[in-house]
Amino acid sequence: MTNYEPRPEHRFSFGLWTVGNVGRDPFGEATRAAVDPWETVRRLGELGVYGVSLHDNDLVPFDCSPEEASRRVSRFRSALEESGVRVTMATTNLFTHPIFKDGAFTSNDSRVRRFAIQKSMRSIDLAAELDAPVYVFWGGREGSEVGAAKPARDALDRYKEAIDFLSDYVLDQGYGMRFAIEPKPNEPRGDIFLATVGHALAFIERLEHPEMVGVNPEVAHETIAGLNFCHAVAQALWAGKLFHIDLNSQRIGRFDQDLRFGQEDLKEAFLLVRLLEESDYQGVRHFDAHALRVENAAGVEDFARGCMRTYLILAEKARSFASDPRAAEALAAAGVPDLGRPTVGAYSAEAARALSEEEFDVDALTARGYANERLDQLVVEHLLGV
Ligand code: GLT
Ligand code: MN
Ligand code: MN
Repeated sequence: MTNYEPRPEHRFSFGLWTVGNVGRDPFGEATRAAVDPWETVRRLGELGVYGVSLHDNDLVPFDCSPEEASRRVSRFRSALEESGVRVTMATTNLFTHPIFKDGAFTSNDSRVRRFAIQKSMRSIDLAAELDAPVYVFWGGREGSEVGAAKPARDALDRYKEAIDFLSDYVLDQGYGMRFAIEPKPNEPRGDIFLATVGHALAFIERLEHPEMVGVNPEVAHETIAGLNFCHAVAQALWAGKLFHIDLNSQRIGRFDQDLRFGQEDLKEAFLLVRLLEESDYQGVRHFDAHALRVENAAGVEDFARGCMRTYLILAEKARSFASDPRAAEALAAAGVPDLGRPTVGAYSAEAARALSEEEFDVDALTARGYANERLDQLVVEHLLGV
């Protein structure tokens, strides 16, 4: 590959709310004009994008009449057909409307909780109508600022109850979609439940239909928590739970920046692309990011192209790294192939006896180096094109 032009087979996708972001922040008004969803889809198609994702209210505003809603949905469907873009993920907005100020599935008012589940059922119907294969749950308002007001074990019971109910709803309707939980540690709430990929994976195992539910890790969210995103994605893959991914970029210690993919920490971005490309992950490469507030419409296009171009460049870097004999040698010196081999295998009395009799040269094993400096420098130089 030489031109890095995105094509549908690269399976890139963007949320309506990402390329449609108008640059509003907690301190300032919009800096860009809103774009209609059908117009966004048309532009994404021109850019070579495979899929689009949406919240219910990105397409059908909260107070929309049923007639207006069906007009908007059919206009959106026509744009999908004309552009060849498909809906690859849908989700419910359970965070913008002030009714959700105390939470949605975990609000302290059961009427709000019931309303949130009803809203999700309707949004799931829309997702099914649009053939979305993945349905995301990002619980931005499911959390607290005042610990005494929100007993976490009760909140987790209510969270589970909602996901279980909606899982059965999907099965009952005969929809084929799978769920993906998107963790985040904070913002907009002081502390959000299911804060990290690890929390979400543990939660999923307690559900009634764990096979239907996976995770949607986001670069920015694990980074806000100060965690290693590649480890999070690797553990999700290891558990067979990487159902979707939100690619963007973020600096530690900042607000949720949702920066262009690859804007910060290129080496981590490289390791992430390498991990995805060398895995059996078949899902979309979804960008949940937005253009900087200083940009106009032309800058939004630069942003979208930049996300995809950087991904494609890093994917090529991953391929050339994999076929570079110096990399193979450096990986071997670091013991990487050895980690891929079993240590003791399955237990047997015979294996235990053999192990108990084995002699180790402790001094020699202590003295060996693991050549990590050499390997990391090689990665850096590979990325710098030296
Ligand atoms: C919101 C959030 C994202 C989530 C979206 C899905 S909404 O923009 O910041 O990380 O993926 O609900
Ligand atoms: Mn996200
Ligand atoms: Mn984010």
